[in-house]
Amino acid sequence: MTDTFSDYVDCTPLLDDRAALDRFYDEHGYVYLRGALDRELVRTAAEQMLEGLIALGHATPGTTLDTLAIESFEAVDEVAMHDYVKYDELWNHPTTVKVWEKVFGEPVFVFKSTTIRYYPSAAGAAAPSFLTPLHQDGFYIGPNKDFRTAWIPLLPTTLDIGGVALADGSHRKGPREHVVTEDFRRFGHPVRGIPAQEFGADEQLLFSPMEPGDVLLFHAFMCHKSLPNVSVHPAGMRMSMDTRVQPAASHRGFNALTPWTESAKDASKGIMSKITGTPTTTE
Ligand SMILES: O=C(O)CCC(=O)C(=O)O
Repeated sequence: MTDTFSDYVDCTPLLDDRAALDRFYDEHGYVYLRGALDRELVRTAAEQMLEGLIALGHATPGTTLDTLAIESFEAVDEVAMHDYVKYDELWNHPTTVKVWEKVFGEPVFVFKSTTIRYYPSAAGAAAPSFLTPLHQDGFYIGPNKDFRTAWIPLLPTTLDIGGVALADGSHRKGPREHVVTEDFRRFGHPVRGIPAQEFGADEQLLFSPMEPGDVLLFHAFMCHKSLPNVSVHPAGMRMSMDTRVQPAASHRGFNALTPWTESAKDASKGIMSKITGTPTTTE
């Protein structure tokens, strides 16, 4: 079955109306803000990602963000790439923090763990297994579930370039069962997702093209999944990053405090315990 999508609703006009913003979030489980982040800061992160891909030999010197195309996401040393992209400077920049605090209505803490994504077109091929199946971040990340995922494009996204699709209001049903799927793998392990039969036919998927400076923030129980990059003529790169943001006063779990490059090392801790099915010693 082919997915059909409705647009994300731009919540920027609600930013100064606390009650309306909270009402929208409670009902829909997300907040989409157009042009809320400093575009120069986002551009800098995109340039850093490009610099990393060049330095690690996946693009030739002189390549620009307009001409960038890499052979394969999986061939790139993901840990090494984290040295290049200074995402904490973007996430914790005063102008960005102002946006988080407007959305949350209180001081926030930004997770130390960020996922960076640089996906070339895989048009005509099976959807790559490193993409995410339909899932809730709250299944993978805890122990407290009051964080919100923050997802930003570093280059413009379209339905062909791919990105993240959200199931409108799906957070309201709370945590859902996740089962192992062989189609999606991370760190060599099959990852768990929400089985298709558990997802109601009436649950509407949302996706809109996004521009650098836009941000999506969504609930820990929002059902969401990757959309693959199937762009052709021109084939473009999907470059994006996602982290999690939570109230500053809340408990800080393992994934909140542990940089991505560290968190993959121990299968009994945090998100890796969920991926590998290892009993958790630290969440
Ligand atoms: O960017 C993507 O492809 C998926 C994002 C995602 O699943 C997440 O942020 O949890």
